[in-house]
Amino acid sequence: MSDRLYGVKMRASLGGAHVSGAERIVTAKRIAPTLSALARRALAHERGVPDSINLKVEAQPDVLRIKALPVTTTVVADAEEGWAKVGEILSAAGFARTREICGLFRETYPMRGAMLLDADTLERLEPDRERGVRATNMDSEPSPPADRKNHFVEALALASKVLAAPGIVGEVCVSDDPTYVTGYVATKDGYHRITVLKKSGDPSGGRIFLYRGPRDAVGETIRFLERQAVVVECPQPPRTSREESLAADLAAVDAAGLRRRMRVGSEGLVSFADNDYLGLANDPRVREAAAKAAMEYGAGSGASRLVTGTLPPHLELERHLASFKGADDAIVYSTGYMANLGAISALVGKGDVVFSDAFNHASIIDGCRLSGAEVVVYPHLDMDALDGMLAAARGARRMLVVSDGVFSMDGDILDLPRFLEVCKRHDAFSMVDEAHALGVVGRTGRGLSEHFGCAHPDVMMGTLSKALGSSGGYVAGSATLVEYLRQKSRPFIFNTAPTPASVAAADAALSLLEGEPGLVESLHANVRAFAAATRGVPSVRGGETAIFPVLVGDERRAVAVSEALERRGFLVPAIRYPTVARGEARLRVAISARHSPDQLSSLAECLAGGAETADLV
Ligand code: WAQ
Ligand code: MG
Repeated sequence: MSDRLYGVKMRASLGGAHVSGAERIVTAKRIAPTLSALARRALAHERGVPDSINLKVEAQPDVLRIKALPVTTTVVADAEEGWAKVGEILSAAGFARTREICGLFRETYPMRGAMLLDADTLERLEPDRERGVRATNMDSEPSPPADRKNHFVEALALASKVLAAPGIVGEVCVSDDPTYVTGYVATKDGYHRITVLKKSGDPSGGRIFLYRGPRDAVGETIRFLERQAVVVECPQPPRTSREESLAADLAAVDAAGLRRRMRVGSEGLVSFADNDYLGLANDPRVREAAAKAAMEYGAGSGASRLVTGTLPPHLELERHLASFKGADDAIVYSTGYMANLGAISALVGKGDVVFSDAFNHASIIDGCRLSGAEVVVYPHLDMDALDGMLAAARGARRMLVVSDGVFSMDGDILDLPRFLEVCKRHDAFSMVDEAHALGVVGRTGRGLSEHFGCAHPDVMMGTLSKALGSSGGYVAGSATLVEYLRQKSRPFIFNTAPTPASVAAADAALSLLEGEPGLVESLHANVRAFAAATRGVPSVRGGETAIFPVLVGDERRAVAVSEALERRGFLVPAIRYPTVARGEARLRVAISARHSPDQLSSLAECLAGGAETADLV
């Protein structure tokens, strides 16, 4: 009695359309927990919450036990390579018409079951072509948790049963889950996983069962597939190897054209890629200051700022930044990313509301998320929308509005006077990230307030890593604000103080920025020259700041254009999702004070030429 086995099945649908299905073969005492897990699974499917869930339990008096097919995995870069691999595996297994078999695959997309194909004549043998043939009544042992889909183990159990059916000699399968891009080919000798068989996001999937045998035996094959209960013994614990699951995710990144590669420096190319807008990262005086501080104070600061990590260079830089920005005080963080995380998460929390421009940098987005405050994203630079959203949020404990001053991937500028006016009207804190504005915007590079001749935002955030050529971030503002951040900002408190070298380098760069107005002037002149040279190229935008986006759209095309420019000696990176939205891939040209007129005009020429030949843009 206790050995008796039951088939437990779940099928969920919404408005008559299939949502999800799953099954297990269990002992009597596992029936209740399995039903409950399958119900949870039905309710959690991304295709939607079903309006009908069919749960069925049925005794299975005759359960066949078989061994799982051995598993191999082939890592491929994209679906094209994946399908070539399918062909190879089928050929190696003795199938002649592999191309045609693969070609028929798309006909299975609308089917709930599989196409049953004569492997040699390619005749379709399934009695119901709309539905196909379904393999059911199987499970694996051990069996994965039933409350969510384990693609691999469930597919391995299915394939092992299918290949055990009389006359079945092969199977090809791709999931119809849009994000699951790994598929497989099964033959008598094994289950061959192929890491990519479609593009991520593609909702089409299907199955082909390959049959070889007499026509009059097809009925028996279908009976086996649909009726015979089978438990598939998996030799190892049925778990995707951890590395394999990472490799599959990476392959999906590749398949979407989103894999990035790290280069080492600019590799001898003329760089339009970095944010060293004034060329100070390599200025001998800045390097000298870094070296001197390292010799005097050590390579590392040894502790966090509130313990013993605060050294004279930290205090000097903070005083210097405050006076440069016209603020009472400033606080320095190890990176710009941390400055945003630290300031936003300290200023707002549960019960507060933070308003964030839709195009804000990832560090602002992450700061908003970390804060625990309600996050309201307003349309890019839309001050009227912001105004309305602030009005709607009246009554919140504290409100913070945060915007990039110069948007890093579009190069456009926040209308600071309007921004401040709107924030003030609703008594919200105003915060502006001037990472790409410091040293760039304003006659002497002091940023947006100088550019517009207006007041400062409450929270002036910026970085030491762009025009200042070092690394780190800061927030400048009132004495109260800065002291508050010193006490409350976790990325400040629980982080080793920035190195003496990076702090001293930023300080030296700031002195150069103040002492040599010609630096900012030559950057401005270069920006004007490049804007003029690209005026006729419609894909090139910008002109207000050092950042010129070249809009391309398609991710792969953006990479191709970038590669074409590289062959001409220019380093202009392709910017893709997740840095910008999908389908809004672009090149990002960053102008520096150190670019020569020649370099600027030849890049402009390349972009202009490419627009016509389609070789580039
Ligand atoms: N019998 C026959 N065909 C089926 C069945 C079934 N029980 N279930 C699904 N199909 C067909 C149907 O056309 C689907 O559109 C298609 O197969 C894909 O089904 O090693 O999840 O359930 O990591 O989306 C492969 C795992 C996972 C690869 C396959 O298929 C790996 C998967 P899905
Ligand atoms: Mg299908």
